[in-house]
Amino acid sequence: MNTPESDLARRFRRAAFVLSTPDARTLPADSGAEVAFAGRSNAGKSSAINAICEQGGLARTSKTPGRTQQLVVFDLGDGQRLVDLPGYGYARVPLAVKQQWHALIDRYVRERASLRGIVVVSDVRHALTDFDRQMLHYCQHRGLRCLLLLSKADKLNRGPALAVRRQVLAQIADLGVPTTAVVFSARSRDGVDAARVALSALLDQ
Ligand SMILES: Nc1nc2c(ncn2[C@@H]2O[C@H](COP(=O)(O)OP(=O)(O)OP(=O)(O)O)[C@@H](O)[C@H]2O)c(=O)[nH]1
Ligand SMILES: [Mg+2]
Repeated sequence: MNTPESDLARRFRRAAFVLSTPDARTLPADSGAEVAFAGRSNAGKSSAINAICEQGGLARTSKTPGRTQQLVVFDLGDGQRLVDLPGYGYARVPLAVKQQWHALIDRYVRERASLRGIVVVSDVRHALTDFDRQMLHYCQHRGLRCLLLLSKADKLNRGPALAVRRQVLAQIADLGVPTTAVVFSARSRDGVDAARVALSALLDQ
């Protein structure tokens, strides 16, 4: 069944901030359906959420890596939520803080029963990082689907970006994780509609 594009946009436009927490135990009740955005620090996770939801200030973004330091939850209504995760791999935070973030992400993706899929945001010029692969392994272990957003596509021509998409899909084929890969730019809005379609499929499964 095809959802008209306007309905799709409306669905994400109504996203509203719920809470930001450093502790997975204080998240909203673990029911309904949730999709989490993961990716290297500065990859463009928060910008992707804002572009998809057409709300500039919904998720906080920053030029400085390490902006998102907690689990940030957005409500879409109908028991569905998006979660912005802290970025991994940012060198300039103390090791103890890094370990704390990793433990937070690890616990969340292992234990969150309502998690339906993971959006891995990876800069199209640097895809995939070891951390991105780690997230795909989590998907594999839990039988979750993945939406791979190859971000900042405005920094690359269309041909090379599509070549990266093909290469990455070939690289991860052996994992057997059902993955949709979208060439994406929060700046040019390239791939926003495709991302909405894929996200809806994750939330509604
Ligand atoms: N050119 C370009 N820059 C982008 C795009 N998306 C994000 N950026 C920039 O990349 C930087 C990081 O964006 P964020 O969305 O804050 O990244 P993040 O992954 O949430 O980062 P952390 O919260 O630190 O993990 C900001 O300076 C954004 O303006 C894009 O599509 N194109
Ligand atoms: Mg962020």
